[in-house]
Amino acid sequence: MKLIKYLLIAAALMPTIGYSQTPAPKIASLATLDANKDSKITKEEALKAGMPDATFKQIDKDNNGSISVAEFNAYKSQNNSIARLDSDNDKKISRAEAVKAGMTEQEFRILDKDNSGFITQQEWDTGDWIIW
Ligand SMILES: [Ca+2]
Ligand SMILES: [Ca+2]
Ligand SMILES: [Ca+2]
Repeated sequence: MKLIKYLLIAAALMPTIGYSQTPAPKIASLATLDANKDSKITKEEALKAGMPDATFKQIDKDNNGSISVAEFNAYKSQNNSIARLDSDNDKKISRAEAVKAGMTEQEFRILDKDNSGFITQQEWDTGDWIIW
């Protein structure tokens, strides 16, 4: 019984520890990242949008110094869970949670298709946003 209690306490503490070590998630849309609309994201465009160098390198799989739409989509499909943005764990992104991660009010309204005041995972998947 004591061991179980200890494990429960450890499990309860873990999210707090994880949160303090993980930087706050940031999000950006393809439209924002590709400022000059040439269907590639250069390093300069990425840095301007606030993307860290390490994230850029991770997405730029062929290491040619720019992120293609295919590379963007590959990263998106592997990192599409809204869980990191969902700080109150209600399985949806509130306006406050979205804005905190870098979304504007107007962008929020576009993704919130049913106008519920929340972005669900399904709605998130329809957009061209990535999380890092
Ligand atoms: Ca561009
Ligand atoms: Ca590339
Ligand atoms: Ca939430």
